[in-house]
Amino acid sequence: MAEQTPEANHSEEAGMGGYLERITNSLADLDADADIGAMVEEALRAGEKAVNILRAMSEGMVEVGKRFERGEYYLADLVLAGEEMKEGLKVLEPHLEAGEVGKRGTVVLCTVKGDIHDIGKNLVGTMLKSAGFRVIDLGVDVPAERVVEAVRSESAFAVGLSVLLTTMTGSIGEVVEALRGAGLRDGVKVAIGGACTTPEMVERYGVDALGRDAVEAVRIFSEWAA
Ligand code: B1M
Repeated sequence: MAEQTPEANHSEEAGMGGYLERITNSLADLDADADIGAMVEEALRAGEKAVNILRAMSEGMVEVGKRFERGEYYLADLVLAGEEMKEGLKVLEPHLEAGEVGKRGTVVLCTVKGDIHDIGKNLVGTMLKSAGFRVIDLGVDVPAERVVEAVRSESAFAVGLSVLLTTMTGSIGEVVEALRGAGLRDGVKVAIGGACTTPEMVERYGVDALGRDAVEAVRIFSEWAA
């Protein structure tokens, strides 16, 4: 496990940046003594915007990934980081979900076949609901045929695919092909996102857009719904 970063500012003297920094560091350091839910609550009570807290948590997870790549963290640490992130999100999500759900059309959302990372996808789903979309979340490791079935049965106007593993990006192409084979591609927009996605993949797999984070994903689906 990596060295702990020095504890960031104590909350009373922290200012807004201090709350966010503590949240980022606590996730990045896998600080066993920190209660991430309480830290998120504290930041919200102090008036910090939910979307900024989300960003701070995501930064912590990116740092966990870097330490894993450098061999400083192990798989068990990724599992722990995922659990911590979910704890924090339990507190945060009600503050992100504020809109009138379902008015702007239906989006089918999933993590692609072969990939079980779901934290980013769940966040995108929460933000889309909060922006007024009806979201059909098919979960993780979802084969292309299930996406097609859902688009058809739920009359979705768009699909969001989350992919974090470079080795699984081919699953994006499978979804596009399956939609085409079912005669649905022209009537449905497809966006991708997730840590391993790149602008080049938009062309390679014939999708319509790439969302770098949940906020950008909402902007993309909103433009399509307009
Ligand atoms: Co994994 N993992 N993991 N992991 N994991 C990564 C992704 C990795 C980058 C770590 C690393 O090596 N640096 C690496 C992938 C390398 C690559 O292929 N490029 C990796 C690996 C290798 C693996 C395993 C293969 C490890 C192993 O077994 N040896 C394995 C694979 C399992 C599988 O899927 N088949 C594995 C397993 C796991 C856990 C299960 C332990 C756990 C996931 C828990 C869970 O999701 N329930 C885990 C974790 C936690 C991570 C890291 C550390 C964090 C991911 C995360 O939750 N980030 C991750 C490191 C990293 O991403 N830098 C890593 C926070 C989340 C908010 O961000 O998901 O990117 P993210 O979502 C963002 C945006 O990307 C965007 O919006 C979100 C919010 O802003 N977005 C979208 C996401 N989806 C979108 C969809 C859209 C639009 C935007 O649709 C339109």
